[in-house]
Amino acid sequence: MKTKQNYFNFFTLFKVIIIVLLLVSNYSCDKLTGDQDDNEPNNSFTEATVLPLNTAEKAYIDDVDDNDYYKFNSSNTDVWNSYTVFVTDVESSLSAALEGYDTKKSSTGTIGVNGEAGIRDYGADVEHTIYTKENFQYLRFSGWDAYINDHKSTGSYVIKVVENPNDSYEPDNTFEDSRVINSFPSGELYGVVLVNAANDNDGDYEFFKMILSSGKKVEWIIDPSASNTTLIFDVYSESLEHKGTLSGNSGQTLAGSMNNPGTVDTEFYIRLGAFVGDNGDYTISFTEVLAE
Ligand SMILES: [Ca+2]
Ligand SMILES: [Ca+2]
Ligand SMILES: [Ca+2]
Ligand SMILES: [Ca+2]
Repeated sequence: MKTKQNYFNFFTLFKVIIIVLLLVSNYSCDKLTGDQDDNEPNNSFTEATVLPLNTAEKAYIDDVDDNDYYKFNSSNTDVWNSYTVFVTDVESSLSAALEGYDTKKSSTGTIGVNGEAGIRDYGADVEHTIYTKENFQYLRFSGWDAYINDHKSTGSYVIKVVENPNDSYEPDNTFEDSRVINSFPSGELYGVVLVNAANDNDGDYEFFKMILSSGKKVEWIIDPSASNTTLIFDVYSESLEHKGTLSGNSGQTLAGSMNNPGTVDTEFYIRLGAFVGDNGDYTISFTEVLAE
């Protein structure tokens, strides 16, 4: 009887151990999955996780079918804004692919697939710059196969959206919103053309409005910071009559002047544009001399 009881107890204990082991192993798997990506579920536009600007988030492509949708908000919709999405710390098992979408869910570009040589490699970081006037943008991140196929790899990554600020004189994209220059010499004024502004497109034009006193001439010099940025300016009279255009070469400093030998004070405008290279930073300065 005693022997039988011990026999029974041994098997009961054995079963309990097996059940506990199963529970622990199940629990571990669930816990791991749950802890891996705090942004889940984020598998569609409607589930997109809001990414705060300038904040790194660790996330995971948990299985090959995983899509990680994000959304980030823009601070000022009257002005061109630029945002760079950095994907770093990409695990060596993951081929990172990032796609941007505007508010209408139209693609703004896919990076990491069919893109620049090298960046679609496993474990390679990815970055994508988005230019927008809209109040938010979407992102979709997934694991590719370092070739052309989506949903083929898994692993961890870190994602961060950094705002590249426009200058503090925005909005200055129309005659009405011109930056007014009414004292000379102006000193060296700073600005940035954030988005290519040329051929009358919707880019980040910079408008200036100057007082042109009778018997005076106003001269200006505009200098791009980057050696591969090309500046272009147009001059308009007070009545918005086009008076001339000057476009430079890469990195070239431009100069111009407006003369008023008459007896009536007037005004004129400059519309500055650029083909932006490494950056669209520029300085502009105005001086006043006697009219010719
Ligand atoms: Ca995920
Ligand atoms: Ca997801
Ligand atoms: Ca600007
Ligand atoms: Ca502007």
